[in-house]
Amino acid sequence: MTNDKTIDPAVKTMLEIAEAEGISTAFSRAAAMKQCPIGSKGGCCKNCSMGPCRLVGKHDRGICGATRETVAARGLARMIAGGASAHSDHGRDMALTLLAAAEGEAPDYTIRDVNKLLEVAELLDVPTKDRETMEIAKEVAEAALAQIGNQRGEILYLKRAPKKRQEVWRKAGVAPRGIDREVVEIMHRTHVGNDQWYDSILMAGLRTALADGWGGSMLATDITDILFGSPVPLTAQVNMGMLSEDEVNIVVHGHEPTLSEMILVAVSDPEMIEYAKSKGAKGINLTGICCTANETLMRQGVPTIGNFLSQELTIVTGAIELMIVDIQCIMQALAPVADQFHTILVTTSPKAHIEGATHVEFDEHRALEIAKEIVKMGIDNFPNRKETRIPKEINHLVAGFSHEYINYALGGFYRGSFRPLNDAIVQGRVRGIAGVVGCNNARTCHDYSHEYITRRLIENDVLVAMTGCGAIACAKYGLLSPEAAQYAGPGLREICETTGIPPVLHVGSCVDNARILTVLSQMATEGGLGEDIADLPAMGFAPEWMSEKAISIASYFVGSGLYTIMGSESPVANSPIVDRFISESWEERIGGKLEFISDPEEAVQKALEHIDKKRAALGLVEYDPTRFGQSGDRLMQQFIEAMEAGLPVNIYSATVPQLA
Ligand code: MSK
Repeated sequence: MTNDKTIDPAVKTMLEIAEAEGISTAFSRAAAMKQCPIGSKGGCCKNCSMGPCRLVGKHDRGICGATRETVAARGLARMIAGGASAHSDHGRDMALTLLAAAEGEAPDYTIRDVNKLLEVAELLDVPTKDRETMEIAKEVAEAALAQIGNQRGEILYLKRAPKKRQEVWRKAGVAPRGIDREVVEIMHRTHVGNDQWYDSILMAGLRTALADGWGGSMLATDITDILFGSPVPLTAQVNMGMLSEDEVNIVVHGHEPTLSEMILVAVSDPEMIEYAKSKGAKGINLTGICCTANETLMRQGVPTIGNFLSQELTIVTGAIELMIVDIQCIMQALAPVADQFHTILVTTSPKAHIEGATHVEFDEHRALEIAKEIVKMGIDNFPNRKETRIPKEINHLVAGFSHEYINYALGGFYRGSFRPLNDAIVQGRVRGIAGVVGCNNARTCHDYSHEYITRRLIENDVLVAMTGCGAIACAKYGLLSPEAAQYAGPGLREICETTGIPPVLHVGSCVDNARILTVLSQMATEGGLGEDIADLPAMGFAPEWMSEKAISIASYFVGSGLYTIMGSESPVANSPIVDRFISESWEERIGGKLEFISDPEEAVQKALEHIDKKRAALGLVEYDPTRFGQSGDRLMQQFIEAMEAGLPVNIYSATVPQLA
């Protein structure tokens, strides 16, 4: 019964328990409620009270006269605006935290990456010479906030893109002027009786998505690195087996690291640990879900117990004393599930209340004090724990590949550069690269498409960068560990063995897709692979997307010049003209295109075709998997044999333990 709902054995076990106990989950609700066949294809307009108008059958126009094209385009543009607003408002909050820290009003935060601060200062035209760090930080925060509210000209971060890309944006009229401005303009543009030409609506949608990718999201990522440190690779564990039978289990869930970083400090406090022991626990176990998890995973190695669709099921284990949520991707259904167990659900953001949850409002001015208050609530709840049923599944991964680290890993400390990666692509060792990102979706088998597409890409020598729930998905199946090199094609396998990187790189949370843009920009400017992101043999994927943020991300990938494939049915399928426009016309004008393909193998085939087409356009050698990797094959085989023999194996070491 549950076999077709997920490929994760832990989720499968918990689903069976939930079904047996009559606990409602996203899986059971999706099975019980059919998707609206009109709204899901962009055929429904509810932008005024004369509707909702359903443009199906003989109805080609709404009451105001809006066509199928206008309705579908407006719907897509509003999804982009919703996603861009979420990322960018997150970016605003990070900038406000940086400002409070710089002004001495948030004493629990400091500047952990001064080099990143200086890099961002330069991008934002903030002078740095002979100035104190906090003085620079204050002006960087103010400049970031000014970018979010910028009204005229262009946002400054566009400078990070290759020159040719900037020219494409200016020519197409999609260079974003300000972040808030683009989002508000989409809401205005799509109001009844305003912009009624799908072409201009969709180009404005693209501009808004670019304001997210090269604006709000990029600022959010950079400021997070400044405050909490730029990630470097670390080993960590994933899946529900990381819940503890005998410690207080506290789970962070959502997207902002401001509170979760403080929770980590609080749970590490010896006084708190002693307090937990006084309540009969052996200690405190902190784990995470979704992108707050990705943030604490890649900086601190905090284990991740699941992605979007696992959130309710983690509570069904009966082992969670307290779940803290902040913003985005938090199911309202957590409250009724928590009610059936001893779990306390704590909301913390003034922007994300849930009826039935306990609200402890977070305030960065007294961050650690609030974090300790919340952790204490969890400890006090430990004696209320009853029967637990924690699945055993655990897998290992290496997380934390910032673009700075990729540069270093491939180029070395003294000559950090993307040159070796570009060379590997030129020679055909690496066929191309792909960003595989996004959510889970209860309408498709949980984790299936993420795992399938990623595995098939690395088999075909495509280096993959992952974020968000997709990264968590593939980590659960071992694809984010260096040992996964054994699944890669011979050329990619050789690179992984030489550098110690996994064939699938964890680059962060969903707001960190901006890191992928930065990597691609640096590859395009490094030389040898054209002059623009659109020239690269590169792809974007969001195989199991569900959120508006995913639509915004996919659209800014497209706006940056990438062919991007999303899973499931097109949300504009009700208008074949709009469906064609976001593929063919966007490609003509901007170099990237957006397509919705639900069959993962078809998506892989189209991606490989595209990568090979880009290789040919660059005049690179034809990809041939037999050309490289013989030595790598042998080395990996020796590692595998040593592991199978139970010898301790360090994949980063060039020395293979000797079999007797
Ligand atoms: S949490 S937006 S379900 S990736 Fe970033 Fe996961 Fe998608 Fe939310």
